[in-house]
Amino acid sequence: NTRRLRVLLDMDGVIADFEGGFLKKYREKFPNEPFISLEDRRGFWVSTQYGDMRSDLCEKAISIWESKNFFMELEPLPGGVEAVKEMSKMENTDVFICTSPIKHYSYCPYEKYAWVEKHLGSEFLEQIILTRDKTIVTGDILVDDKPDILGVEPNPSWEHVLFTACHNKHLPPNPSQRRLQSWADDWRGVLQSKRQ
Ligand code: DGP
Repeated sequence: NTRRLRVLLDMDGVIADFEGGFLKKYREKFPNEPFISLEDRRGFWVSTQYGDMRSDLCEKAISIWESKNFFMELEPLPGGVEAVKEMSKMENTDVFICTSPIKHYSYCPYEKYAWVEKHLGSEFLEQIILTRDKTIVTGDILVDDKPDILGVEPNPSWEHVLFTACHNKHLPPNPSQRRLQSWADDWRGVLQSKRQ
């Protein structure tokens, strides 16, 4: 009667390259506007950093991820698809993709399903959780690149493992928050540490 391990995986910034896809399409659409290289990204919200650079760039940034095919055409992050497939085949392990759609809902929710089907296979469509509040989802681990994951539940069941991204890698070390530096890091050890 083994307890199964439930792993929640964020999508953008963990298995799909939101930041790289954003910068590429922003530079194509606005070739004469300043941009922020991935090296210089700070803070989770892309639109905030662009707006701080010049106020009109906030809405220009937003126009990128509100466009058709933005989420569909994101590249997988290195090793992510392979890791998801491997962990979902592990014994006593349930893997869910837990992702927050943007509120401009014309394309994003549909394209997230299409992305999962394309890169992970149609069987993974069963594993998608679209929610703007991840604290109400129960699980043992949530792998997510957002440093602060808040919602209505003050004590989420999961341990948040911070996935390193261009915007969070300069944050001061936080001993109470474990990190995965990439999918080449020891994610198997992190999962093992949560099994009883
Ligand atoms: P998640 O990674 O599941 O927490 O979802 C957050 C989404 O928000 C993801 O698609 C990335 C996107 N995002 C990044 N920066 C901004 C921003 O400045 N404004 C908005 N509305 N969304 C952003």
